[in-house]
Amino acid sequence: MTPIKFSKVKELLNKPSNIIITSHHNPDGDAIGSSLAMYNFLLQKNHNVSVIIPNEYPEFLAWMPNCDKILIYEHQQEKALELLNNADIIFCLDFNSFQRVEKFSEPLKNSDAIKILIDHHPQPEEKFDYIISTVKTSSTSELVYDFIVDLGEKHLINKSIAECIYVGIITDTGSFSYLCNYEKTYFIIAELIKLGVNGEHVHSLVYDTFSENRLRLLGYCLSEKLKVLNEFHTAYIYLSADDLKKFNYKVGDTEDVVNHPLSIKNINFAVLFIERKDLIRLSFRSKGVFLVNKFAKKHFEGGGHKNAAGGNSYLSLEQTLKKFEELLPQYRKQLIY
Ligand SMILES: [Mn+2]
Repeated sequence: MTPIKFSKVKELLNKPSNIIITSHHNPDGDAIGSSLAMYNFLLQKNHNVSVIIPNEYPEFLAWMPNCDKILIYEHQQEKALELLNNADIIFCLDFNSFQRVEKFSEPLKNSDAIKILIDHHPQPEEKFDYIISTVKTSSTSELVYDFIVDLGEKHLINKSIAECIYVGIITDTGSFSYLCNYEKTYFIIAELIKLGVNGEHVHSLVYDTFSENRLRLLGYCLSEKLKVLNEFHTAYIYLSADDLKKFNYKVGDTEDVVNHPLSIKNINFAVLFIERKDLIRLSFRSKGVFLVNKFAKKHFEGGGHKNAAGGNSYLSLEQTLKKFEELLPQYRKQLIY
């Protein structure tokens, strides 16, 4: 964003306004972390602020400061639309296109409020009024930290905000295993620890909250539902609706499952296929140069980051797996490194 535009945003935030913060469908640690960091900041600036997300957040984030204030569009549509009607400003965090908020996208698009995007996905849509976007960062939460600092309000970053930002950074980098080669990220982490964040405690709140079912589901994925295609340096895991039922699936239970195949030596491309109500949801991960966002966009109506993306298939699970395997030979050269 140009300095002139930034000063306009700063001016906008100087007078108390009705502000909505929203983030993407199936919100993750960065979506909720960046949203609540912004929420806890704007409250201190005397704005009337609400966070509206399209659907439920995973249980392991429920401890986060003011998480209980979040409105879930799927369940509280009327209230959300009323707030949207009265909104002056909408912060759109951690997504790059309106489509990513799914059922909330039409009302969001049609709102007259000023829309400010803060995000780290490539190629944001140009439909937002103000855009802060770079892929050279760990997370949107890190960008929210920068945003508050750039507003000259660093002194308002308290322990609650610091915890939210910390969660966004650790979850979007897989606890510092990808998207983490920026020295600035570590300076920010140091600042967050200085503000009182207990890194060990937060880590345990986020990661050591598996139900027995979730851990057993992971074990089942790895022992029964993992297919390794050494020839293409690719491995995938596939789960049917019955599999999910068997382990009493709860939102968030398959989070991170897709990353496990990448821990096999020489595997560069990992995919998780999950059979949902009326579609197959795909998650893609890669190491190195293979661009999963391009792959997702070209073949599965998806998109995302270069090493982490998602997509959909409207074929059956079996047909989707077949389609996927048939695509691999044309990528052989790109996958072997
Ligand atoms: Mn993110």
